[in-house]
Amino acid sequence: MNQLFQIINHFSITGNITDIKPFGSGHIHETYRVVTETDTADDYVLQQINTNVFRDPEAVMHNIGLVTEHIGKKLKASGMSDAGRRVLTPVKLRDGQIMYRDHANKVWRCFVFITNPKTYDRAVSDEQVYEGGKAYGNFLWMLSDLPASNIRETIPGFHDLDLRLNQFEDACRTGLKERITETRHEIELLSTRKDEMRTILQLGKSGRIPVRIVHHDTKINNVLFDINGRGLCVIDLDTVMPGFVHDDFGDSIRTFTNTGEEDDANLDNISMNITYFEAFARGFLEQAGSMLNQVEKDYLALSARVMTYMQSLRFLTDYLNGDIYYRIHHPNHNLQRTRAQIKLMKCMEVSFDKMQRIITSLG
Ligand code: GN1
Ligand code: MG
Repeated sequence: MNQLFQIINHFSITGNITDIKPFGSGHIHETYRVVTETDTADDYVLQQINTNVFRDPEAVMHNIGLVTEHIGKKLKASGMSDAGRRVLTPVKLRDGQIMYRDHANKVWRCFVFITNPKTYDRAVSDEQVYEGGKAYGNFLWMLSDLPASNIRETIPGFHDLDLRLNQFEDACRTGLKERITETRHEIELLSTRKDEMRTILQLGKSGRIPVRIVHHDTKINNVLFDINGRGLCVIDLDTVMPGFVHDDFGDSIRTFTNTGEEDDANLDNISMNITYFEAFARGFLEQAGSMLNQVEKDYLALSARVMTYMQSLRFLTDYLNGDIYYRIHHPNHNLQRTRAQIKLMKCMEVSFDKMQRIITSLG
């Protein structure tokens, strides 16, 4: 704890700190909430960046600095009174940087804590899902005039399905033997879907869908809602990188429409809520629809299946490799996550025609 107090003091914060405590449900970084004494001083979020995952933290913070400034300027220009609550604000060090490297070479950053946010790990109403769709659609819209060449690739090939398939196939050869045997069924199931799931990747390679700056981690819990349930702020900007609209739309559907948890141990809890699909797509397209070409729209429904497939692959790959990437809370956690995601993917396959019709009807 003492160490955390020392770290936070390198940042230009105001207010007396009363507590620093673990915070959030991310799988990657160490995150703390820094509590200050009075209501008038801001609280903060302090994070130790996982440099095994983000090998170039300077690039991550370069992107975050650029993106938050770009969005912040636009919000202010549009006269938003609460602009500071609608975009993350990185806190500067005394020397103006937004990242601190300590003596042990650990890398830290700090954001102003947005007060009274509501976050959800599971959707609660059509209205809330619609608001989430608007928030992520608006995020893409806001970044649509920021040249993609200004943004660095913080994890090369992050959503490149061929790379994920290669990593999966390597793990199937060199991973833990007993786990490979244990997951024969899941390995087979994922392997047989490979070709269809590569469709969006191929559209990208042939230039039929444009590269855009996208978020790449559009989980339901990466949107903050205000007390009235309106979408307030998109957070977790580490993976904002050049990609495709499908990365964001698909990954959103994966968490916004799941009636169970991402890692639900009871597969009966998991299904796809098609009403939520409609609500999310409506909000998303209201904000971002005008910038998308027809091919991008035609493959939105498929992107939900592709992103759920990719997530299944990634969880299973990590399980086979002995849990070296995602933080786990029990020994079978990555297997449980894999099974939950596969169940969701199958539900999406059943609802696929309906999803397609909804997207078409939204125009
Ligand atoms: C990780 O940062 P966090 O925990 O929200 C992962 C995402 C996965 C997600 C699955 C850098 O996100 O890609 O979709 O877990 N982030 C990274 O819950 O790998
Ligand atoms: Mg993330």
